[in-house]
Amino acid sequence: MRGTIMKGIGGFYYVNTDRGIIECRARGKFRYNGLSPMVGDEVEIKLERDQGIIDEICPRISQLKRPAVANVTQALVVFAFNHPEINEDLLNKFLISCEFNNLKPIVCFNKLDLADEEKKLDVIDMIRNTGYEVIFLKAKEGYGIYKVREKLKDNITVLCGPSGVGKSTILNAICGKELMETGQISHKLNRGKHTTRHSEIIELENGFIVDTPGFSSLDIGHITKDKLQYCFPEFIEFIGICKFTGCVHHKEPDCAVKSALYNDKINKRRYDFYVKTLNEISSKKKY
Ligand SMILES: Nc1nc2c(ncn2[C@@H]2O[C@H](COP(=O)(O)OP(=O)(O)OP(=O)(O)O)[C@@H](O)[C@H]2O)c(=O)[nH]1
Ligand SMILES: [Mg+2]
Ligand SMILES: [Zn+2]
Repeated sequence: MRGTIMKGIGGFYYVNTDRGIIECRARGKFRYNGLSPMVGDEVEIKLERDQGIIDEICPRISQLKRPAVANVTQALVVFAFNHPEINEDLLNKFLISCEFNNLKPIVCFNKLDLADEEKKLDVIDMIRNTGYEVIFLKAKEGYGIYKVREKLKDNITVLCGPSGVGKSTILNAICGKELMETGQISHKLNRGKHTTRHSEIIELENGFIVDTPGFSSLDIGHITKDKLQYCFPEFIEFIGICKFTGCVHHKEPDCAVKSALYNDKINKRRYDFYVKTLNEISSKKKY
């Protein structure tokens, strides 16, 4: 039998098949292969004494490590204007991770009702310069949710972002039902309380959406120096014009990316984040 892993909890996988959801365990061989089933995986399963066993994992069209999901086609990268505050580096890391994994990101800024002063406009300008699509939401009131709904058709969309930004609230607003539990923000720490504990796929009329647990750090140290530049879509049109082949757009002369930066075609904060990441990769420092 074939099916899709809808969620995984404590070593059990819940596989959606023609015969409904079947609770499965994974065959031990996966452990030895270093391959483990992920939410979103297409799998072959067998029934052994009423227990479902995952036998094979079909090749993945995409794979994100954090959040751990397979076969998604796009990511809604969610941050909140406030409670918790936007972590700009983390936002950039999510975007880089999406590019590296060939996923289309859409940036959602939620809790527009809590947006106060102008300092956040810089972040919005920065994202606009990248060419990524931006959606503003007040998920609790349902404001802007129709724009997210429009993006879901024929896609498997993953919601990712820190804890407490409103990912589960967005999912519930899309479905019109309280399918996922939502949690309060810790006022002392101004961050979420990790309400969602496991990733879960929800089937919609026209696509699938995956809710995931929030997290506050992301390691992109596995991306090599020469590949990093391709994770910045706004650099691409300039990369081929640099004087030196193999230019990493840092200290080299006659660099088209740097010219674009000086001519305000590339956002300075994004470029600075690029250099910072480049240096971190060079010094092999993990973060
Ligand atoms: N003011 C305001 N609060 C919101 C909005 N959207 C969500 N919230 C609140 O933010 C809190 C956290 O929302 P969740 O949906 O649980 O956040 P999450 O991203 O799923 O968090 P984790 O599951 O911990 O990763 C809840 O108290 C929501 O009611 C909004 O647009 N405005
Ligand atoms: Mg949640
Ligand atoms: Zn260059």
